[in-house]
Amino acid sequence: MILCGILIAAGILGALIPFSGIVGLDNHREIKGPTEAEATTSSNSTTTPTRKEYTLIAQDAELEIAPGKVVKTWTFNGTMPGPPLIFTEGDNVTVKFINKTPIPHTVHMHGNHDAVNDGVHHQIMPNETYLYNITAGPAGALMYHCHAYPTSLHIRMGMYGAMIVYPKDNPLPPAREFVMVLSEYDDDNIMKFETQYYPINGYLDQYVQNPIQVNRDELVRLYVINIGTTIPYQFHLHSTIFKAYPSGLLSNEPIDVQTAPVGPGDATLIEAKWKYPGTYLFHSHGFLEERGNMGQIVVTENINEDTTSNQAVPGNETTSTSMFDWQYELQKKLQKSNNNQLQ
Ligand SMILES: [Cu+2]
Repeated sequence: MILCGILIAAGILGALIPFSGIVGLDNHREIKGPTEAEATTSSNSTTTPTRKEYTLIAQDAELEIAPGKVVKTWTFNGTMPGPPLIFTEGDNVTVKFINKTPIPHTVHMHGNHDAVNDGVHHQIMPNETYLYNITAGPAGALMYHCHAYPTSLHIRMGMYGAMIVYPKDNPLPPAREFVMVLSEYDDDNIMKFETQYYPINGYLDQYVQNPIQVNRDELVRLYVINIGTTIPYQFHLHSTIFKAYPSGLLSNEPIDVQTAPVGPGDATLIEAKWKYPGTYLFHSHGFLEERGNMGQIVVTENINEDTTSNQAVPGNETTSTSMFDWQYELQKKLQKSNNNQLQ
């Protein structure tokens, strides 16, 4: 009932918001905004920005968020969170957004962007397509999410994802890299302040059953994003004091912490090492840890990169080992496991 009222209000609000350039009777058209990257590249620049293109499709989905617990979601590309977007600072990024749902949505990306590509005032109507063009940056842990109204509802329903931007100059020291998106969900009252569930990467306690694995004394980098709508979370790693870049930005000086605060709509970028082999916990400190915001880290002497439980693209002495694909594949498998059983 509450959701229904909110949806009606959102529909009316969406219809009232002006969105320039969207006219006509055709229900599928492309609108290209100014090219932000071209505008910010100086004419005497000797390097052309790398072009990166992603397609994000707004689509409703029923996803499993815990064993046997299937909930209704609004998603980017059928998962909650949507796919992680990976860029290097200065990339000329085009995000093709297709709305395949019955209500308006947008893509709002954190960072330095102009108004046309801000993903706020242009509501993308059902069956419409929009091309966002941005210059990736600044370097660090950023995020994207829907900003249709009421925004907290669209976020709670699942329309968000990580946006990771690597520095163009001064490459980061090699590390094993993971992304952790912290969110909220409640299937009794989606707009309740204190929710029933606080998943990491969209599935309750998924890294308890499928621990992340790292080597002893290996540098581990965590891009931790709080897409919650209420309280700051306190992200905590057991058995190590670690470095955290405030707001997830590499332009900030990292500080030593035992727990890293991360507010709603903010991030923290963590670099950690474990001195002793063993199995440890990571979680947001407080009651969230009893509501799905819990994981395990297995610290070993030598990870077998070929094991199916921990697939990665191994780095070398100068590059990092990305675990993003492994994490996203695991998330997709878990979230769709119930759907698969029904087929
Ligand atoms: Cu939305």
